[in-house]
Amino acid sequence: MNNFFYILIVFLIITSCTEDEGVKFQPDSFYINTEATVVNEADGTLEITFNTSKTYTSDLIINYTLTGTAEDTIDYSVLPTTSITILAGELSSVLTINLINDSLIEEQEDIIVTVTDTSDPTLFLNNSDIITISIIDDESFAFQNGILIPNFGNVTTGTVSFISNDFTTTQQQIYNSVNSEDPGNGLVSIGFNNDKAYLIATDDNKITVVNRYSFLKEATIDIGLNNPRYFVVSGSKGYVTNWGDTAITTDDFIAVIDLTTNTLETTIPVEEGPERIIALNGKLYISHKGGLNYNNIISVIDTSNITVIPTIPVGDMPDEMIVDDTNNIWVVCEGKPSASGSETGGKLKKINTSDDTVNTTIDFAPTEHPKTLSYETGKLYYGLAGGIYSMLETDTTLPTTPIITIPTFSMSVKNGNLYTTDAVDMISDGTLKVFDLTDNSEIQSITVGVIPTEIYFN
Ligand SMILES: [Ca+2]
Ligand SMILES: [Ca+2]
Ligand SMILES: [Ca+2]
Repeated sequence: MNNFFYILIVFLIITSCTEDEGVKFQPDSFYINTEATVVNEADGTLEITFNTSKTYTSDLIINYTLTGTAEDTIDYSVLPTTSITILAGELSSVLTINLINDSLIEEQEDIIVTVTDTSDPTLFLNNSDIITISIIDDESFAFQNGILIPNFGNVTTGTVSFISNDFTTTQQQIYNSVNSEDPGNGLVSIGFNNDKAYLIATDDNKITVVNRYSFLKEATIDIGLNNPRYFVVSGSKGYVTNWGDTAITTDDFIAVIDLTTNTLETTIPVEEGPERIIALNGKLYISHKGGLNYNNIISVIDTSNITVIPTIPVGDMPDEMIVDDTNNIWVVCEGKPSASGSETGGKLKKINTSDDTVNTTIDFAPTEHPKTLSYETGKLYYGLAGGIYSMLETDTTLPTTPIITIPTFSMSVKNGNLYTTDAVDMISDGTLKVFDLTDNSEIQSITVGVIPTEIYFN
């Protein structure tokens, strides 16, 4: 070979090496692969393919081991378990692993397939001959990507309904079915923190802590609560509004929960009837609807020193609050009902959270009692006397025509859809309805439990 060709060949080798780098320097003469290295146990089967780069004139026997935290016959089944053959003249062979879809809540588990040797002792084995497949447990995430509805119950236990985000799956009594017990009577609300959910059973003075995606029970908080209502987390602590004895006006309090031990850390005395609670900018805002009585204030607590800042007077029976896009708070005040003997109309109040004063008041007529409040992208939504109304946050007067005519017990707006529950006669199963706010048309009507109190997105 003369020098010219020698240089040309070296040049071609260098060029081809450069082009191949970052992909695969040299085609591997033997490797295993699979379509997905993360699978769900409900996926059915999983195929592992053993590949050679050239055919053999006799069968190639490949020996492997199956290790990892997943166990053969418990988490998967596979035959054969120790070797597979690439037939003479062929380039690959497929091992099918059957995933066992049990109903247990489990950790993520792994199957590690390792080729130990083959009938061709010259075949080079390396890292491409080991593969790890992770199996995700479907029960652990059964209630992710969906809607959670706590149902208060009536005489019977409270329950939780789950509806998948695509509305194709509905499951009732999810706490009961996962834990084979009831979450308690008077399931008024659910609080959330990271992967935990806190189910508040007001009639049983109990909070049940569950994993929010599996609903498996983790703890019970049942000491130190008295008519607990709503739960919020700020920092490492949970805060729960409590009415105390509904006949005593001076025993109402906020329970402070240590979230690592799930125990009562202390209590903060507040005025009567604390209801909704929001954590914002190191402060807690609490609407005092009044319990079974009537109140008309928002109290503010500085969480850095657990000090109650002077309260904010609003309208009668302040209930639901929302935080708007500029971090101010709107509260809907229902007004006193006629049964009180001193009926007052409802009010919408906007609280400027930089100085904790009311900077907007919008009055309803003296006999009008709005019940619910939601917010999305600059628009307020409220329920009033069998209708749902919408207004811009900059509007100074109330709308006169509802966008949707429907009784609403609870309401939430998310991503352009409006969700509302109807508690019907308070004894029968309630319904969840979903409306598309682009044209206010009903897109879903789904049966839920008895007295569906809230709508949460999980
Ligand atoms: Ca399963
Ligand atoms: Ca499982
Ligand atoms: Ca009380």
